Amino acid sequence: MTKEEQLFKAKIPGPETGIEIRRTMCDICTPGAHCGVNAYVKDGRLLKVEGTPGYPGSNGKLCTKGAANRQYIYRKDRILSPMVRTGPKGSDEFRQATWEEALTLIADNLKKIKAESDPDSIVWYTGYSKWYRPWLKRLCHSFGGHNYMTESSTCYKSGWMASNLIFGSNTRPDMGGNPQLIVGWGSNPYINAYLGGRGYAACKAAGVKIIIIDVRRTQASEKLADLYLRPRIGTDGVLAHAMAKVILDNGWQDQPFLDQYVLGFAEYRDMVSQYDLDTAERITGVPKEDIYRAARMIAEAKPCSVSTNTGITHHKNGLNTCRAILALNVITGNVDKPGGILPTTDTFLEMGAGFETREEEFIFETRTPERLPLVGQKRFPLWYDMNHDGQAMDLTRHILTEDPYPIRALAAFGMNTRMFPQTSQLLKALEKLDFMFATDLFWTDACRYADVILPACSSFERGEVKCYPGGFMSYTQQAIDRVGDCRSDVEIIAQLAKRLDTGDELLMQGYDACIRYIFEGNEEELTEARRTGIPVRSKMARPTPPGSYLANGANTPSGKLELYSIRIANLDPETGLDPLPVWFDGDNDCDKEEYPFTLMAGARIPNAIHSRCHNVPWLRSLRPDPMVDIHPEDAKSLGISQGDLVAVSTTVAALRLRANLTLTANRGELHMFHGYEEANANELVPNTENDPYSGFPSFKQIRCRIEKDAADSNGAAAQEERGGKQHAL
Ligand SMILES: Nc1nc2c(c(=O)[nH]1)N[C@H]1C(S)=C(S)[C@@H](COP(=O)(O)OP(=O)(O)OC[C@H]3O[C@@H](n4cnc5c(=O)[nH]c(N)nc54)[C@H](O)[C@@H]3O)O[C@H]1N2
Ligand SMILES: Nc1nc2c(c(=O)[nH]1)N[C@H]1C(S)=C(S)[C@@H](COP(=O)(O)OP(=O)(O)OC[C@H]3O[C@@H](n4cnc5c(=O)[nH]c(N)nc54)[C@H](O)[C@@H]3O)O[C@H]1N2
Ligand SMILES: [Mo]
Repeated sequence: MTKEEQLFKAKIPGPETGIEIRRTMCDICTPGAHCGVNAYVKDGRLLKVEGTPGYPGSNGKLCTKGAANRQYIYRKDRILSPMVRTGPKGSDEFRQATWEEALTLIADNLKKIKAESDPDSIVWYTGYSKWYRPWLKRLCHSFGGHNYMTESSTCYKSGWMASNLIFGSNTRPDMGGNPQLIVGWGSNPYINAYLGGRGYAACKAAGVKIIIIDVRRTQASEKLADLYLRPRIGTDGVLAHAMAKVILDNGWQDQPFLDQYVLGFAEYRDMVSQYDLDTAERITGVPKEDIYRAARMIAEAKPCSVSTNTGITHHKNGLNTCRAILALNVITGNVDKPGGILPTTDTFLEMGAGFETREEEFIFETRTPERLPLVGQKRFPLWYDMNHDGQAMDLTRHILTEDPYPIRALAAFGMNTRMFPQTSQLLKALEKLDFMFATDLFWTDACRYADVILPACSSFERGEVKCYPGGFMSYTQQAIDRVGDCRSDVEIIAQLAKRLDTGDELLMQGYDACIRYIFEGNEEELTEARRTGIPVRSKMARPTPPGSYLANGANTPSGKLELYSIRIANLDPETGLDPLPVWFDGDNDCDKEEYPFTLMAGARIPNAIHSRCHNVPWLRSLRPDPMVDIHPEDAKSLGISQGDLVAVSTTVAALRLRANLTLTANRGELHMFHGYEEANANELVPNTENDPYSGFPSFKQIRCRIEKDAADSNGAAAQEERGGKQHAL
């Protein structure tokens, strides 16, 4: 037994028990984590899970969601076989079908629509799951299409775009590089990425100073922050610019760095000069002494990183806010240096592991030239310019208006319509399609609009390759019997490649052949990782020491770090997009007196990830009721008590749910968690309030009003009866 194998060895139950421990991974949440799991299996059924000791990153730990994998996998609403719709769209009327019948129906319909219209009248969409994306995108290309789009139309990509505009690369804070200060801007790692939380906590224990900037008081603001700033929702661009002005006015910038590596400093300096401390305090609500203090800390700490995440991008001004925040690293010279902000390169599935693969080649080698504009291309030109994918946030509008051409069919892999703004409008759009099929583990709202549904499997029921920082790659194998007659998405894609007459021999061969193509040069590692269930280090992995990126010139149009974006300057001026990270008010266009509150819909809770966990009993028990968080003083002035039924209304919809009185909410602001079936926060989000740079919806800045529901009496007692209680954080 090798040293690694010993490290991973768990206490194995005796053979008399019939229980085996098999290695797999949890893919419920973000691929950045994907924790190693020891699955206790008997007769093909999962009995319990434990974290795998020694696994890269997670090292034996699981979060609340990961620990509930057994309940997740055996959810009562798993789809057990292919289904064909027999009743009206949106209904539960389906009949069982064989795989043969279901796949034939799909292939016949897609081929017919392609022949009658255009391959791009078919949209290929995938939700949060990342593991099969290269395969799905290649299938779209091999079938002659380009209208491929993903949930990244609301996640990650806006931050990625902001980072690429400035640095020419994605970036990450170098927490292991002895920083003196870390600024977590809109960051609550304890809940959003618990492994990241441990990184922060380790830094804090080592004496690193931490600034947290969040509109809500969070676990991070309470446990980590040496300085906590709480701006009003959507005003962070002003805060960042004001900090920049303090730094520049005092001459604290790294001028030699700016002179050597940076483009657009003079224009940027001009722009931030309008944000003096008084103006910034008035707009953001942050006391000017705190803004000054934060700016000084950022300037004095060497090295320091200022980083942000997806929460900040869920605003109409999100992408520019992200750029404004990241620019602070540039003016202080904390780029490509240990402890600062480091450029990263993706290895596979948007994860950097320190080696290169043929993923891009695999995805694009069957792509033909585009003929039609993709979904969202005209409305969100920068998105298109940087991604060359459809922007799914324009799908509803496109289908309903047929502008600039009709969309006739939808291939929906893991589509959760409840994650789209104004969900019911999207459902109306789905009703209009000539054909739709869905693959999912569970019965979802989207499934009910599909003509054919295919049952997919969880990470425990299939194998998968995954890369981790440090050059590691893991290759799991199926660990438990499949539930019902489900299949893996890549098996489905390979079958479709054949039936759609794509002629794509590689895709038809299935997962392992494609993986060996993508990971050329890593054959031995793949075999070893698959045999042991233990991540193996690629011999192709090379450290990229800080400093090596800028030495070769940044991967931007100018080869410099761009505070003024040449890429944006080169777009048609009619787009109205500014090459500088200008701040503009992201507030909704409506009567402010009628809608005096701002709703932030969708910060994260430990017991849920989007739609996936609300039906998992252990997890649901942690926060059984959908609730709206409100500051106690605001509640008092409206006569609202804990647990009262209230109505929250926006310009597009109203929801009835319970009030949770908490100091986590700022005055004038409300918070709701998303994903609940009985109170879908996204019905409240207008489908028109999008960031013109990224196309992202304004999930986190929605004008609204809140009233006590007159029909409700004794709300707190009613809530208590169902086990719901007040939630502090
Ligand atoms: N109001 C509000 N809305 C938001 C957000 C917010 O903050 N606030 N956040 C946005 C963000 S950042 C994101 S990432 C999105 C997430 O939005 P989604 O991607 O829509 O979220 P999930 O609930 O993870 O839905 C994915 C679907 O995939 C299914 N699934 C899981 N595994 C597999 C698999 O292996 N194969 C297949 N075929 N299906 C699978 C799940 O059952 C589920 O139905 O939501 C966005 N929407
Ligand atoms: N438990 C759990 N973990 C998750 C997820 C989940 O659903 N559940 N989702 C995963 C996904 S898909 C993603 S994209 C990430 C998202 O994780 P993050 O990128 O961290 O995004 P959010 O949690 O949406 O927002 C982060 C913080 O930003 C704050 N915030 C919101 N608006 C503003 C603002 O205008 N200004 C400032 N300063 N702060 C603001 C929120 O209060 C929140 O605490 O989390 C991942 N992790
Ligand atoms: Mo996300």
